[in-house]
Amino acid sequence: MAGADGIRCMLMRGGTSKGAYFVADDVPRDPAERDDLMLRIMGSPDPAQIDGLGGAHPLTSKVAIVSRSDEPDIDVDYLFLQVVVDEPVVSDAQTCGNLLAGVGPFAIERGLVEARDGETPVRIRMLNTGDVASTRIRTPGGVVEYDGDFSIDGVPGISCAIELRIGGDSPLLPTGRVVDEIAGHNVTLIDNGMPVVLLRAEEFAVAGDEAPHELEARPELARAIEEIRLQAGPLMGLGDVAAQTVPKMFLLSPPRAGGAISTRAFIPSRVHTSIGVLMAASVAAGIRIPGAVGSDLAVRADADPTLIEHPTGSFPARVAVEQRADGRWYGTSVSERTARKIFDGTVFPRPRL
Ligand code: NQM
Repeated sequence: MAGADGIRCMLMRGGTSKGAYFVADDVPRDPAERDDLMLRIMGSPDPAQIDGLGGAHPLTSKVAIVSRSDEPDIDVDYLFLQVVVDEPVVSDAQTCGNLLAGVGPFAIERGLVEARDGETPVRIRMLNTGDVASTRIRTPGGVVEYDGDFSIDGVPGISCAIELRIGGDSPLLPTGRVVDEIAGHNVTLIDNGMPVVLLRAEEFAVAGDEAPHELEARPELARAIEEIRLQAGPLMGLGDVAAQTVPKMFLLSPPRAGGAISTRAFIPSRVHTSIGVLMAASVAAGIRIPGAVGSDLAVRADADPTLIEHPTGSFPARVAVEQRADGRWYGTSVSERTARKIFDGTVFPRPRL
């Protein structure tokens, strides 16, 4: 640990999310102690997170803990923690593909991976899911380059592109079925890096082009979606998800802006202002499977990239899905993100309440 009071921390934007990045040796090993520390660093539980680093939204209340890996062919291990804004809960039940974009740069900045002159390859094991991501970080002169000419919807301005290749060896459909029925609705339960539930927006009186705050203002909608989520969790092998942030719930409707499908995502209580990286990979995989919920609403689902429309633009998801000899569907994804170092220093956690 870096002293009794302060802890070494880097605040980074990863894709369309923002989080606090730590080297594993700088935080407690014991999960209960570590989670308590993260609540105090982010300022949870408090809707405003006024006494911590958190930005009062799930997308800005995230933590990445990174260490050198002891696995062959892997450079670093990445543990993601979702710090719930207004409850004293820290969850490791999911990973985050957006913060993943910052892991390579962070690992190089902290000397966990030796920088090359030009480009530095980084192989990352995502401890939450067991999946492996490969990326290459621009490092001219051995220094991480954040500036560039690439833009992603949901983030103003341009930055250096970071490509993330993720291969999963787990079947895409955890129940083995393309469609299940929950609470009178046909649903597709799919996981191409992030467990998601695909629903037809029209069955919930949602057009599909509403702003996130409009959907959040409908308590009956939130209740109907949560009822389905609680039943989907155990079916997906996630156990009791009442206190978890997965699965993510997707309302799908026909595309409006030249993309493949329009999405609104409950993550799971707030509505995403765009879409998660691995969520987009899961949706893009789902709409390519014949008969899956949303596959009939989609236009050019098998284009490369598949454009997943969201509230602030569209996400170009590059996925491959295949049905193997065992009859099951498998998938991989490639995503382009950007990341930025915002500050590097020492964070002083709030005392225990
Ligand atoms: O799906 C939000 C995000 C995410 C997760 C969430 C993510 C992903 O947009 O890969 O990145 O987990 O609620 O950062």
